[in-house]
Amino acid sequence: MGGSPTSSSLLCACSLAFYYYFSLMSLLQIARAQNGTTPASEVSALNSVFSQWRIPTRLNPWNISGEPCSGTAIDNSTSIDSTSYNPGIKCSCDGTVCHITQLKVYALDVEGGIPDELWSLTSLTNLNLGQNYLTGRLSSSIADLTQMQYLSFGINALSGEVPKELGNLTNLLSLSFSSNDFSGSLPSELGNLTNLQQLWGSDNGLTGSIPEFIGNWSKLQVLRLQGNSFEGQIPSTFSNLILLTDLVLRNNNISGSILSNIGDFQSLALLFLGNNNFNGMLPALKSTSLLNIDVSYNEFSGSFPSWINEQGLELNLVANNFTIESANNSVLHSGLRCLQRNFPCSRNSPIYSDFAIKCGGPEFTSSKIVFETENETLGPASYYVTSTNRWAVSTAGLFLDNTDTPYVSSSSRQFTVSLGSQSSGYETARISPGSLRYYGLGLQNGNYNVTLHFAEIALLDATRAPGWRSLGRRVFDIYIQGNRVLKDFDIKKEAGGVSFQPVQIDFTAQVSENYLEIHLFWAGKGTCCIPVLGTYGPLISAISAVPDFIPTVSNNPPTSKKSNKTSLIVGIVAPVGVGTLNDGRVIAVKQLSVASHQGKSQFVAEIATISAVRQRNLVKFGYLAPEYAMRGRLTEKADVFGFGVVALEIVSGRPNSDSSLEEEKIYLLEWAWRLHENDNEVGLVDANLLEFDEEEVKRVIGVALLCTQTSPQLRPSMSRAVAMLSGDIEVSAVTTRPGYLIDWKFNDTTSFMTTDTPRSENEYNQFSSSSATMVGDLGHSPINAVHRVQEIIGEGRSRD
Ligand SMILES: *[C@@H]1O[C@H](CO)[C@@H](O)[C@H](O)[C@H]1NC(C)=O
Ligand SMILES: *[C@@H]1O[C@H](CO)[C@@H](O)[C@H](O)[C@H]1NC(C)=O
Ligand SMILES: *[C@@H]1O[C@H](CO)[C@@H](O)[C@H](O)[C@H]1NC(C)=O
Ligand SMILES: *[C@@H]1O[C@H](CO)[C@@H](O)[C@H](O)[C@H]1NC(C)=O
Ligand SMILES: *[C@@H]1O[C@H](CO)[C@@H](O)[C@H](O)[C@H]1NC(C)=O
Ligand SMILES: *[C@@H]1O[C@H](CO)[C@@H](O)[C@H](O)[C@H]1NC(C)=O
Ligand SMILES: *[C@@H]1O[C@H](CO)[C@@H](O)[C@H](O)[C@H]1NC(C)=O
Ligand SMILES: CC(=O)N[C@H]1CO[C@H](CO)[C@@H](O)[C@@H]1O
Repeated sequence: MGGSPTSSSLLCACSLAFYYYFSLMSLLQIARAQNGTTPASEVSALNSVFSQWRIPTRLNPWNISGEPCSGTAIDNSTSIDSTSYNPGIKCSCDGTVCHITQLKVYALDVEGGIPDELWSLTSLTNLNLGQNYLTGRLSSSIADLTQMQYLSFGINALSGEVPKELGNLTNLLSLSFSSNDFSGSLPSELGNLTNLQQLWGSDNGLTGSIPEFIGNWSKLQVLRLQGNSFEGQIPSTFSNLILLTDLVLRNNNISGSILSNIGDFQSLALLFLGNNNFNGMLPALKSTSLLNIDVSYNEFSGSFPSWINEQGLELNLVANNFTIESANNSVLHSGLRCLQRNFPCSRNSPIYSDFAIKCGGPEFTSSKIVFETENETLGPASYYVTSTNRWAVSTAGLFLDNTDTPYVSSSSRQFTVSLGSQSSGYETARISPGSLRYYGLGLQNGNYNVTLHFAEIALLDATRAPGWRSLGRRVFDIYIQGNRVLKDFDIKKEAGGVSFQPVQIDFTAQVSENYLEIHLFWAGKGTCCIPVLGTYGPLISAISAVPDFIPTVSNNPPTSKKSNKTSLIVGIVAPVGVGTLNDGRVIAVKQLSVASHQGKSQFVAEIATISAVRQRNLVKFGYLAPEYAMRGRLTEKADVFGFGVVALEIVSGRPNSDSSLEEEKIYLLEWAWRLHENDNEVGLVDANLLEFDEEEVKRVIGVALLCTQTSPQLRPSMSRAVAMLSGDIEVSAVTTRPGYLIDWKFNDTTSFMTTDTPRSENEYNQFSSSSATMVGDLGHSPINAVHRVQEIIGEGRSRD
């Protein structure tokens, strides 16, 4: 046995540790004085509620037989939002009398109705009953809780109408009842809630129109009503809501046009209107803070406003009726033409009879099927159409809990079972926190055999992670051609409860209008945060569709007119003297040369691979985006930064920092910026390079400078960078210098510091092991806590 501890001796040590821990805790509790006495009526109401909910008394962190307002309940160092304090109460005492002011019973799987005694706790200002299985109606006695500021019933099974008595709670700042079964329209009494800052009412069965009185909520910042059945137009009073930051109305049946003054909403950051019947043109103006926009699946029309080309924009425009002028000539939008209502590309003149996609990963071949690379940088609202117009992908949805979650998942694990017969394609997968759609385009009409390949690679199973970490459930729905073919699909369950086990599902789909749509949709079910925040929503590894008939079309893409351009760019970089480069650059140049022989999407993939390699293996200062170097915040935009640096290195034939050079040249980015300012980009070009096109060089340097901006938001997306490189769209003017770590570190903690909240590693380790479905929390103010609790709710129910 050697000297290593056996599992049973470990167990022993653990129990001892627990024993001492709890002994210490009870000593502390006894030592803590109480600050007053709670009225007997409140004590008995509290205890009665808990006993009716059958919450084991051992979970009660207060003295159930004596004074509840003692210990943690009056200890200012523990907030009601603390994960480890659940269930929890907080009291307010004046020295003689205490009242229960805050109550949390969160994610404890409590079943049944809400006991009437609860409504006698009239001093409550904060009540969080989120994520249980509460049933029945909300009592009109809720009117008695007039002190209430933060009220959450999110993720339960409450039903009936939203009680008009909620309108009596005029101190409310935050109200949440998302993911319940409320029906009917919002009662007009809610118009009295003039202090309201947040309303979360997504994923219910609410009907009627968005009420006019909503204009009374002039302090409203967050309005989320997605996944209901609201209809009618947005009322004009809405224009009062100029403090809105998040407006999410996805998946309703709302019609009419967007408010014309939406450009006045200076704080608006998130506008999600997808899956409704909105029409008219997109607004001419929008605030600069508005960077996440989903208007997919509506009836919008007309030409695009000029802000559409703004940098850092997440924008999903698919399935509308926009006029896409050829004059605009952008790769981003030329493909969009194929994704408008009626899917007009190759309509009635099909060219393809199959397609196969490696979702979220690089191309590979299996059983003679070439699964094409789908390695785009997709985000909260984005789409991508292949240059061959053979297939496309579209996403809508935000990982709001964890904005760093990439829209791909990958695992270093080697799969023994392969996708098809050869190498495995399961190491990577595309994920989405909401709607993920794949389209086959230009298809000959007829029946197709569609195969969807899945393997759970983010959730763990019991053999790999005993305890709560194995309890994650990923649940989503699958629609093909608009019909739901699988509800509550759970990859791991389908694989017999194991992760890393491929699951293949076959369908027959009828193509009658030359396109095929596969829609994976998260309806808010399953767990959100196990083993880490943001682990939910559709995940898919690969898709193939083959005809169930003898095709009569060529199945080849039309010859491309654009491929030369990309080669040209690569052409100037490929000849750079390899001998003078360090190892990393040899890889880069080799891959670029290889890419020059292939199509554009290969080029994108290669560039992405190179920058990813940079991030993971060549972790050196110089390639790292400032936000990553300083705070370990790895985003797609950090990749873009790395790409920018590599591009400059390739053009200049030198590393990003070289202390043997003159002082002004030591740091490549600094030098490039100086040359750019002096309109002398050509001065950067590697002296070994005899022949080059000056315009191309300027273009590459311009793109590189954009990619290396300090603020991630100012950096273009990878697809945009490639479009600029290939000359499909103009290179935007670079007006601010790039971010180089040297001076950034000391005196330039600008832009991005203000746009995202720093998060520590530990935040992700704060899940308590006592409850599997618990959401980590950061001890935020209550309003943020409610926010976080509810943000995990995605699309709400689908209307498809
Ligand atoms: C609980 O309250 C009872 C009655 O006030 C008291 O006798 C008992 O010591 C208390 N227990 C703790 C753990 O504080
Ligand atoms: C209880 O009393 C302590 C010391 O007097 C005070 O710091 C604390 O704020 C009080 N707590 C409450 C909830 O009143
Ligand atoms: C609730 O507000 C209404 C007016 O909107 C009032 O008539 C009613 O008495 C209030 N109920 C309670 C319990 O305060
Ligand atoms: C709320 O809005 C309605 C309709 O817009 C208006 O008639 C009413 O006076 C407003 N109520 C308050 C309390 O502002
Ligand atoms: C949506 O609203 C339109 C009117 O704008 C109506 O014709 C249609 O039936 C509604 N659809 C659903 C599913 O309620
Ligand atoms: C799209 O707009 C055009 C006119 O701009 C109109 O003729 C056509 O019917 C519209 N298509 C749909 C599907 O609404
Ligand atoms: C593209 O695929 C490669 C795997 O070959 C992966 O390493 C890389 O991170 C992917 N790029 C993006 C942008 O996801
Ligand atoms: C975004 C953009 O540049 N849109 C332009 C597309 O072309 C039309 C007509 O040429 C212009 O009116 C748009 O402004």
